[in-house]
Amino acid sequence: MRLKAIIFDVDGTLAETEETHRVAFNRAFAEGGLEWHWTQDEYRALLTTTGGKERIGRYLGKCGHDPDAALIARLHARKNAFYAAFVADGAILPRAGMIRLIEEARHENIRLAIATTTSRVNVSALLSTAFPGQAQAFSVIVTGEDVDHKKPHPEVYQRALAELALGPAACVAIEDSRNGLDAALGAGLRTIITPSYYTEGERFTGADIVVECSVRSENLTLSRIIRAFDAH
Ligand code: XBP
Ligand code: MG
Repeated sequence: MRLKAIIFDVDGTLAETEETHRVAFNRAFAEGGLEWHWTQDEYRALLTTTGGKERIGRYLGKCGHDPDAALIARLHARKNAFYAAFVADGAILPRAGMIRLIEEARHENIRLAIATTTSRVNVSALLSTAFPGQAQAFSVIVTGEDVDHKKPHPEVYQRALAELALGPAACVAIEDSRNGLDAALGAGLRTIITPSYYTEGERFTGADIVVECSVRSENLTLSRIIRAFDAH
């Protein structure tokens, strides 16, 4: 079978977004008069919980507070507003090789989709500023707001496959994290891992390729992806 579609994760895969999310979370906490500050080490640990709201909820629990849904929703909305402003200011660039990979796939008529945990507003902000020439190429975009269960549950990938009207055997997923890998594998997808700043060091057993180093995402060529696809 020929490869028909590539399904991309966003955070950590298309771009190194998590550091900008972290700074935006801290801005929202400060603006709300809260003395919370997530260091990089703390954020790395919290990232095993996917979804910004869920992450704040986990932190509240860790600090011995009740999960206050209204407070979580307010902080999360402000975090996303700060994040969008940073992205609009050009804070985030595509990861090396991603634009080339998207262009190679378009040239070969391979369809492009997104399966992400992040909010739709964050995807739109990133695509319009960091991928302006490629944004329209993603015919299917499924976000954390479209599913009942976030990664590592496979629902986001299952929905992307349903919207593509393709089975998993015709597609590959590109991910940067263990949670993302589990979600893609759970949907029956061959999966390529390009570890990111916050996920390097995670164990990626089950992946079809692990691109060795976060700065080497430029090694993720379409021909390499097709080789892994054909070898499976
Ligand atoms: C990414 C996430 C997201 C972002 C923030 O996971 O977990 O929560 O950190 O986005 P993945 P929101 O890359 O596996 O999709 O705050 O909008 O949830
Ligand atoms: Mg990711």
